[in-house]
Amino acid sequence: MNVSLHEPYALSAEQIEFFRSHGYIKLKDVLSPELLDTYGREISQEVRRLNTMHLPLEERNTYSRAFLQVINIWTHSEVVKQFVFSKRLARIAAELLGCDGVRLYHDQALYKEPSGGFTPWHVDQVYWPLSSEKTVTAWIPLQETPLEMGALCFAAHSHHYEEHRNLTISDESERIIQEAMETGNYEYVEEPFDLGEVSFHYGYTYHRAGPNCSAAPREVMTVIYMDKETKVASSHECESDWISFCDSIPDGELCAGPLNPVLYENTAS
Ligand SMILES: O=C(O)CCC(=O)C(=O)O
Repeated sequence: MNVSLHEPYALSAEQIEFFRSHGYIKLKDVLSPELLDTYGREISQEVRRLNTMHLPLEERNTYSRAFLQVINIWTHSEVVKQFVFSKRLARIAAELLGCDGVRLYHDQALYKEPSGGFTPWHVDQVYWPLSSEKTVTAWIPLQETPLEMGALCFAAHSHHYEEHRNLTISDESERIIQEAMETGNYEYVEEPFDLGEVSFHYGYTYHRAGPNCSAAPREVMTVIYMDKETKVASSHECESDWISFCDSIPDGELCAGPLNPVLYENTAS
């Protein structure tokens, strides 16, 4: 497969319907091994350079044992910017969400170190001061990712329910959502990722990942997209994200600051 970062990926109507009903989708052959190798090297270099977590794993809390987290790498590296600005990825996001275009919310690398811990059940959007539920995270593993490395798992259909949306990522969110999994109408989806496979999940889909039981780091890049018409909302409840990613734009105004460029727009519509 020899694809570029910008050529369209052929999404079927069934795949779009699957995403909207299940709250997530895993798509094979989105990126080629060559692209992942080239851009993965630069992303990893930037993660090493920008990472600020240097405590040994045993001295960290559950959140920081789960992964090294480096955000908005595109603002530090022109090469990573090319990757994050991939029209292929952004167009998939827009088509899944059913909107005319998407903006960047932010990117983040999530590197689960060897012996790194599990990622607790959570939803992403609890942190986001945004007016719309048309948000989606692309989870892009930079290597083949078997379950024992900490592949991302989903609670299918969970975006249809409002319970537990207020839980931030913690031991408590893991416990409460795990209990809900055992009694609720969710389907646990736990599958490995092939090289080149990318998943997309809504901001309100419950997801988690197991620990990294392998000897190699689980290297993942993510890109978070929102409908380009999304406005800022409830900023006082999400102040940290509001300041860091929304340029402190007031509630009710378009979330269109310098960190939120339009990454794909359907010019035909
Ligand atoms: O990579 C992980 O372990 C968690 C990923 C996640 O929570 C996300 O991408 O929203």
